[in-house]
Amino acid sequence: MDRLSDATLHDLPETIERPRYDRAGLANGIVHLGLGAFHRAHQTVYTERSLEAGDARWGTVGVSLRSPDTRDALEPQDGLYTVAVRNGEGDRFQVVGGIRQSLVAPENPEAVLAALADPEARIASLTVTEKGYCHHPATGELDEAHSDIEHDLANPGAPRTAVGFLAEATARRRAAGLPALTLLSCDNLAANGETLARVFRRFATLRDPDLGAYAAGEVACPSTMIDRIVPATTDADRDLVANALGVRDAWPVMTEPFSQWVIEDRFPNGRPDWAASGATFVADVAPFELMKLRLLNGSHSTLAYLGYLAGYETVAETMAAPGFAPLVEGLMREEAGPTLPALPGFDLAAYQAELVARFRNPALRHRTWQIAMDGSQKVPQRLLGTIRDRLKAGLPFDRLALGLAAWMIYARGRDEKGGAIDVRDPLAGRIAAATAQLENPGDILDNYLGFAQVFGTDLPASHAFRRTVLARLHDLREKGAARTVTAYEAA
Ligand code: CS2
Repeated sequence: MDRLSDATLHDLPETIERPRYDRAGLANGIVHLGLGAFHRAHQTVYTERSLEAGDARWGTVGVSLRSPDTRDALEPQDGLYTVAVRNGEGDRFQVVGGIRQSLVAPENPEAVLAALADPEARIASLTVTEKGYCHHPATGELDEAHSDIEHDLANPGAPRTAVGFLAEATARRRAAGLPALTLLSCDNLAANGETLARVFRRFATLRDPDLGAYAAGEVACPSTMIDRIVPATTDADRDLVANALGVRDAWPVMTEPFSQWVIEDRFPNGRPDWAASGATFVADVAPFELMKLRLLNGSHSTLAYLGYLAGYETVAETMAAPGFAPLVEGLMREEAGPTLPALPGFDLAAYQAELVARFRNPALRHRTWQIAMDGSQKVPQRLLGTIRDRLKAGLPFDRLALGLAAWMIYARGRDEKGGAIDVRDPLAGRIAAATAQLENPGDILDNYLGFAQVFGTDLPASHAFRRTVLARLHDLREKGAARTVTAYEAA
């Protein structure tokens, strides 16, 4: 079977959406760091509409900060790939053409810097995951002792980290008299624009206080709330897409019909007309971000750890098992929902019901193991902020504590049958060293609470916090995840 490419684009069945604009005429207005499936199923799809409408300023240069896999898949396809939108009732396929070039930073950091410093570039966007910000999750400050940050401060012309690239590009643009890039974080972090601004400015200041002052004064970092569920692509997915297209796509992305993007409108250098594709521009993104992180992502992580421990492979399977759907419904309605600031005119109950339906989507095989990754980076903004608010108000948070306790059991690296768990987390080694040999829930908890970068110093000092999490750890150790969750449904 032929490969998807510019040459085979015209042979696709008529039902397949595809780029109908002049791809060769696109300028590289967006440089995106973190060329993963999430970006390819979300922001590029929004940008595609502007390209169709004839605004050729917004081609994308995609940058992988680590591995060459995506570039190796996309290059023989002239950057084309398929977005497959799936629910239980049918699939829709769109070939996206906005990515004109893919770069692999470790192979050639200079090429990435050249793309960022190019006069055509206006926006540098990021999906580098939580750990890509090299910050302390509990405080949001740059981790100045991070080995990659130390490396990038010592080698500014050949960086490894996102902030290292952005700082060097900013210095070069400034020296060349070009306007600063707008830096657009699209990651699941509370106040993602502010977080990016904080670590970027701190890094720039450590390089050169004058660059730090310029970064603080001239570089806009709008916040965004970005939402679409995009599970990792499997070989079965590749076959499904090949069947529909009649050509092979080495790396299609699989996603759901739902998509949302709420953006703070601060783009001094212009931006694509993302509103035409359904994005919402607002003055303050924070309430939307908080809602999404606490409801969607808080539930997702809770389902992932408990579901994995109970032996379920996917979120949809977990949702179908006894007790799990009521557990996350209760978590959202009774514990997380009431901590959220009011959004006038927004139907929170309908949003929560829609989340439950999205988690149940049978066509998305979203693995619990995938969501379980990087828990030390995710748990602070998904569960701990909500728990802090509940504690302050003197209100119960048993379900949130159960999700947290499940992470603590999971990240030790042993499942309920004694089998090894492949824990992917920047703190995996240190967490295992501190907790894997312990059997007593009190000891396990004490050792976790020593990780100040996750828990801060306030939570370990709270008796109510300790007591509640300890009770859930006892439940999980005694009854296992499946029975503990069923007990909630009965309650
Ligand atoms: C998930 C998110 O993997 C995870 O941690 O919770 O990627 C989630 O699917 C997205 O935030 C949905 O927008």
